[in-house]
Order: sequence, then structure tokens, then C-alpha cells
Amino acid sequence: MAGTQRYLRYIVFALVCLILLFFISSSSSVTSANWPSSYTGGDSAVPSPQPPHGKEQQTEPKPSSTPNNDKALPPATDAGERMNATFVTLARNSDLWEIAKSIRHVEDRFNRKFNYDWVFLNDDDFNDEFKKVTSALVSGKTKYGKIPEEHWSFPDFIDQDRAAKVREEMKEKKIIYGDSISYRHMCRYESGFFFRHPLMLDYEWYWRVEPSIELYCDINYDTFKFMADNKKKYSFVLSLYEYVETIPTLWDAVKNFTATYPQHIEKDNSMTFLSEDDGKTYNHCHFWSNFEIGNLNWLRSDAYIDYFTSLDHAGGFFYERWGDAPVHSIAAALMLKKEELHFFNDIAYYHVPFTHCPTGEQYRLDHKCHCNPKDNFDWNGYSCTARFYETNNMKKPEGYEKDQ
Ligand SMILES: Nc1nc2c(ncn2[C@@H]2O[C@H](COP(=O)(O)OP(=O)(O)O)[C@@H](O)[C@H]2O)c(=O)[nH]1
Ligand SMILES: *[C@@H]1O[C@H](CO)[C@@H](O)[C@H](O)[C@H]1NC(C)=O
Ligand SMILES: *[C@@H]1O[C@H](CO)[C@@H](O)[C@H](O)[C@H]1NC(C)=O
Ligand SMILES: [Mg+2]
Repeated sequence: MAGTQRYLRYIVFALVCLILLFFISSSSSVTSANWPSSYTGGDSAVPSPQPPHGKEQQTEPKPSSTPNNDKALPPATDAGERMNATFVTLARNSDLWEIAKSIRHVEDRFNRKFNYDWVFLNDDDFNDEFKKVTSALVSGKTKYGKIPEEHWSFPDFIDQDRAAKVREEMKEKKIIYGDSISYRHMCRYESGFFFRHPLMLDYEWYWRVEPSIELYCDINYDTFKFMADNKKKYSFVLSLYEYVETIPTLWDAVKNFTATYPQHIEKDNSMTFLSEDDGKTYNHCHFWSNFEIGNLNWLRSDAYIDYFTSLDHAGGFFYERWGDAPVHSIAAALMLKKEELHFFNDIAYYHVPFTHCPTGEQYRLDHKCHCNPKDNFDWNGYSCTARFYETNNMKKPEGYEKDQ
């Protein structure tokens, strides 16, 4: 018995040695290991093994099968200099799970590499669950601010009875959000106050994010740095015509402002984006402000503050239902130089009900886009983006006619 046991122990020892030897020799030759040629053969379903970054792969045709590791991955976090920038979201506690989806899109496609901060603003206190979930999702710092009452209420110069009557009429006409008080406070806040919130004073650049948005392509560069390096102040991805019922006298108020403050109007402006008759009437084109990357110091400038104060006193936030989108857009078009506005064709975006899916198949493939190009709104008749191209004498992207 003792003899057999010793014999068995010897065999086990020898086996362990053999296995160890095998691993040591194979791990030291992993980069030069060659598979039998029958294994790498052309149409085989098994992809040929590649060195970690696939450099040698570049001379071969692109594989149409997985693993899709023909390109070196960008670094997990960008090593470059960080900008003085933040994401900003206005939300209620009840928006938690919808904003959670948006954050996930923004982090996966962009911010996991850059780790920018995120400021959340609310007219009420954020609850613990909202803070816990959102701070777990954001890779940068999160900050939570309460909006001061005077920025979310009727100014004393507003006639409350007149405002109430308008809401009744708009409700009958079934104008979207026509009878809502809170929506009006929201639009006025986004038009004139978010950039002055104490938490926002710490930053120069912002990227606005709303609940339930989607991003469809990888963004592999710092969009804030792009804005700064290219002297951009305001940007958009979707543009369209505003419902005229919500802004019947907005253009009159703008004309009053430009007559009172001609010094705030930029000579090299984008009036042709807004008007077909050199400013007599407004064509209702605007940039859709649920997405914005912009410069906070511009919004905090005397020119913009005079503009907002002037519109605010005209009363249209309450006597009509002026949206922050046309308010921001008209300011950007009239008070900034043409070249300070930017269309981010490469940021693929969805906010119900419109999609911006970049024109150009190669771009979409290279950036792992998952939007259906048929959903792209840019070249639709209700979009103003073609007009933006014309205003700036820009060549429309190749293949745009196909998407029309
Ligand atoms: N704190 C707060 N945020 C609001 C309120 N109403 C709207 N918002 C936010 O304001 C933004 C625009 O509102 P949303 O409902 O998306 O309007 P829509 O995109 O025009 O349909 C979103 O970020 C909302 O979360 C409100 O009463 N309180
Ligand atoms: C960021 O920008 C704000 C607004 O311009 C400024 O007050 C602040 O000092 C800047 N912070 C840094 C770190 O540069
Ligand atoms: C424009 O200004 C005139 C004169 O100050 C004023 O009577 C009118 O109500 C203003 N219109 C708007 C829309 O603000
Ligand atoms: Mg929204």
C-alpha cells in the first residue's frame, strides 16, 4: 500500500511540473504564437488572433465579424487639460429615472473620458434618493442647488389676472403647456437665471442636459475645449420653427430691445437665419435649447442681461408662453458673430420627437453610432439647419440629399 501511494504522489508531482512548464513557455511566447494556418484561413468563422492593439491589422481589409478590435481604443480617461466646465440640468425629483437615462448616455459616449462636473437645479429641495442615484452615475463632481424664489415666481410688474386669462385661452386652443404656470417659470428661468445661480458662477462653460435624451455616437474629443479653441460661444444640434401661437409679440419685443440698445447688436450677425426680410418679421427659426453647449460669461454679459431684462418687462413669458429656445437663439443670432455659433453635426442626439443623426455613413461607422440615418431631421422641411448652412456659406455635408 505505502509503495503504491508513493508511486501515485510521484505521478501527481510530475504532472504538476509538466503543466507549470507548459504555462511558463506559452506565456513568454504569446505575441509570437502562431496558429495553424488552417485556423486563420479567410472565411473561417473564427477570427484570427490579433496582438493587443492590432497595429498589424491595418494593412488587411476590415473584418466584418467580431471582435471589432481593429482600432486602438481611446484611453479610459483623457490626460489633457480640463476645461472650466460643467453639465447642468434643471429637474424635479420626479424626473429622477428619466435624467438617470440621460446621464448614462452622456457618460458612456463622452464624460467617462473627461469626468466633468454636473450641476442639478430645482425650484424645490432635491431628495436623498435623487442625490444618491445621480451622484453614483456621474463620473465628475455633482452639485445640487435650490432656485431662489425670486427667480421662480411672478415679477411684481406682471398682472396676474391677465396672465390667468391667457392660460385659460391657451388651454381652450390646446396649445402645448398653454395652461401651465410651472412651464412658464421654467422657460423664464432657463432664459434669464440658470447661469447666475451661485453654483454656476464657478464655471465658464456649460452643457445643458434634459431628462430622456439620447446620444448615439462616441464623442472622442473635449467639446468644451473645441468651443474655446475655435472661439465659439453657443452651439446646437437641432433647429426648427417655433409654434407661432406661443410667441406672437416676441419679435416686437426684440425690435424694442435693438432700438434701445443698438450697441449690443453685432454687425456680423446671423439675422438671415431669423428673418427673410432683413429683420422686419421673424421666420420663427430657433435652435432647440434642450441641448446647448455654451459660454456662461456671454450669458452673464451686460448685453445678454439687458436683453433678458428688456424681454422680461415686455411680459411675454406670462402673457404669452415664450420659450427659452427662441429667446436664446435670437440673442445668439443677433449679439454674437456668425462664427461664434456652432452646429455640432457630430453629436448625434435625440429629444422627443426629433433626432439628429450625423450625415455621412463613414462617420457613423467610425464613431459607433446607433441612430437610424432615416430618422435624421436636419434636411426635413421643418428644420432650419439648411438655413444655418446658407447663412454661413457652409457646404452641406456630403450625402445630405439622400437623407432629405
Ligand atoms: N425643477 C423643475 N424643473 C422643471 C419643471 N418643469 C420642467 N422642468 C425641467 O425643465 C426642463 C424642460 O422641461 P420638459 O418637461 O423636458 O419640457 P419640454 O422638453 O419642452 O417638453 C427639463 O429639464 C425638466 O426636468 C419644474 O416645474 N420644476
Ligand atoms: C472658472 O470660470 C469662472 C467664471 O469665469 C471663474 O470665476 C473661475 O475663477 C474659473 N475657475 C477656474 C479654476 O479657472
Ligand atoms: C415696445 O416699446 C413700446 C414703447 O416703449 C411699448 O409701447 C410697447 O409695448 C413695446 N412692445 C413690446 C412688445 O414690448
Ligand atoms: Mg424635455
